[in-house]
Amino acid sequence: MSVDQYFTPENQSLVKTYLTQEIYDSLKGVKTKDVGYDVDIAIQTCKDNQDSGVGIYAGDEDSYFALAPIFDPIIDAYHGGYSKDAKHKSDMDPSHLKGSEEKVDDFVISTRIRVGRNIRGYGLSPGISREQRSELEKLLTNALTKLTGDLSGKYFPLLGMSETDRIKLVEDHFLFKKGDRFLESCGANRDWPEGRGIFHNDKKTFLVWINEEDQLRIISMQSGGDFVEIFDRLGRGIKAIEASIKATADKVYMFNDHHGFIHSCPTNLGTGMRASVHIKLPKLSADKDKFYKTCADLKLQPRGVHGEHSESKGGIYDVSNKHRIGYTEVELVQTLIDGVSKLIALEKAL
Ligand code: ADP
Ligand code: DAR
Repeated sequence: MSVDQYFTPENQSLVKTYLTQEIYDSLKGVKTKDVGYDVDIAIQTCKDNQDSGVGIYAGDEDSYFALAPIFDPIIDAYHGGYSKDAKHKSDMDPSHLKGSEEKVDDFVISTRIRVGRNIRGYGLSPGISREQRSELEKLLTNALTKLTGDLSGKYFPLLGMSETDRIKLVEDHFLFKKGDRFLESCGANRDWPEGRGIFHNDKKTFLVWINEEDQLRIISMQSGGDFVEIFDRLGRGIKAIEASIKATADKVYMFNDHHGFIHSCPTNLGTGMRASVHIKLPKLSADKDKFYKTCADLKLQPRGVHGEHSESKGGIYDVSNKHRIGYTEVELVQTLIDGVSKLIALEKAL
């Protein structure tokens, strides 16, 4: 089968760039160990969505090994250079962060730092079975009940949540929407909304998404730009959840020293960390192409006010680090802090 048949001439995805006929043929008949995933299922999202930027998801932890010939070049290209023998590095120490030279609170409305995590022994969202997803929801929500102090909170399953409550949580930027067409194609939306939900503390500054694009999205967020406080809360939350799933279910996060923390999308490997600000840059963003180029030069990625594939509003953008692997968590947050300072200086100059 010719691999070219899957892509239109307009398709500019990393899959189209790196899935040569030779690699495609070498992967025919290869099935992954945990969920029996193969290259055709992995790139279904790209076949269905010719405007994909990346175009591939993993169905289980083994996908990154069994389908390495296509994942490796895509990981290297997306994360700005990450060779097959590179080692993941980590630094979650908030004291290593250097503050911004600018008064960020005049421009930064809110700051959110998130990581994804997945539990070894279960399929990833695109490949997990209905039974496993429900079992995982029970395991994770039980582990979350053990959290204490400012991490303690309550779990709200999507199944049975009133539409009014759901819409309010989404509009207030706390809850995820149903997976987009890219996630639909890779199977991450199967059985929606069963097994999905949100855990959060009273102040909604520490939140955990269950079984969205990844099995866990661990989030720390608040108004303003206190990066250190938000980063510190996130680090404590990641550790507390890891300890609780070990104590209550003898489970660990999917991790290896090359890919770092395993995620369903290769764009989230390594730290899985996206540190973002909602920032008001009406003048700088007036020329959208120039603004996007300025962000790219600062290793930042602009998104709309409701996240990926959404629109900005009144010159307010979600601006975050683009890369996730090959850098420590401190380096990624520092990239955002330094980039925000630069964007504010440019906005003020206008
Ligand atoms: P993710 O960050 O988990 O990849 P999205 O880009 O879809 O997912 O964003 C998820 C939600 O988080 C969206 O509602 C988005 O508005 C919200 N969000 C992201 N960054 C911020 C921020 N700095 N302040 C407030 N909400 C934010
Ligand atoms: N739209 C898909 C997703 C890429 C990264 N975003 C994620 N994982 N939510 C693409 O292939 O462009």
